[in-house]
Amino acid sequence: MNPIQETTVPKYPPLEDRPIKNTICLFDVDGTLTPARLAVSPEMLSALQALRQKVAIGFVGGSDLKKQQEQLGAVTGENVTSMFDFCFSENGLTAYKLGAALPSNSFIKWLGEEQYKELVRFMLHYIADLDIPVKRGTFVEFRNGMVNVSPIGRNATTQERLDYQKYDLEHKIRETFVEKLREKFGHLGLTFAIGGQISFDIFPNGWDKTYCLQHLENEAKRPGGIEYKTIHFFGDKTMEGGNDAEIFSDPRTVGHTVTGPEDTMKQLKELFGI
Ligand code: M1P
Repeated sequence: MNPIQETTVPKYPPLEDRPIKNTICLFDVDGTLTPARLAVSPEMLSALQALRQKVAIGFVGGSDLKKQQEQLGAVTGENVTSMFDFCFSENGLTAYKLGAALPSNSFIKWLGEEQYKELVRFMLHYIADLDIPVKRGTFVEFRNGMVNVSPIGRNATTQERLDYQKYDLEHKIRETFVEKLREKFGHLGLTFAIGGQISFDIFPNGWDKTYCLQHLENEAKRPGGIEYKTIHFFGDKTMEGGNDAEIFSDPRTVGHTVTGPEDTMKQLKELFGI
């Protein structure tokens, strides 16, 4: 029988009564709890249920909650905010504790309309003046936690993406663009990150996965709140430049590199005997 069905809606001790009370395990999602962009396995859910009997558990992912619900809620259809004690979507800009929302944040809240308008005005002028072989649509994508900017536009087809990526590498289109932006807007405390094929992301400095740690620190400040003295973090992209690198090497966490979900379960077994 599916081990998940046997234990539908398992009961967990309240956070203050967990056997290892001051410890929390935080997990990256893609490549750590699930195969990249795919659904969680029933085995992983069983392991997390067993772990949650002992310590607090949470996930921290760069995607939004909807995406994490699709991946982590795929087996049981359960609401992901009740499957973990802490849910940190978009690195913690959207956060839940025991199903209840914690204070949220957004790029526009942080930057303000006036500065954003100045930034977007400059970028759209810059893109308009760019002489590149192909331009499509959606040059600036406004997201909750960041702005994504693409000289070719996000409507590019797969082939157009591949062609652009090659062209960009040769002609340093994004690199030059980002240099200009750093010169002009560097004082705003923004990170300009070239990650994918056709675009780059702009977000406030420090809005990587370490952002979520402030929610745990706030827990300790609440009357009767728990101080998480040991914060285990498990992630697969912990190498320099990877999106788990900052939280992995943060002095507030104990970092664990995993090679995939199977390895995560293996390490949990070794560490917690589950
Ligand atoms: O995960 C890396 C990047 O993936 C996409 O980039 P692109 O469309 O350029 O391939 C975007 O989602 C981007 O935000 C992200 O950083």
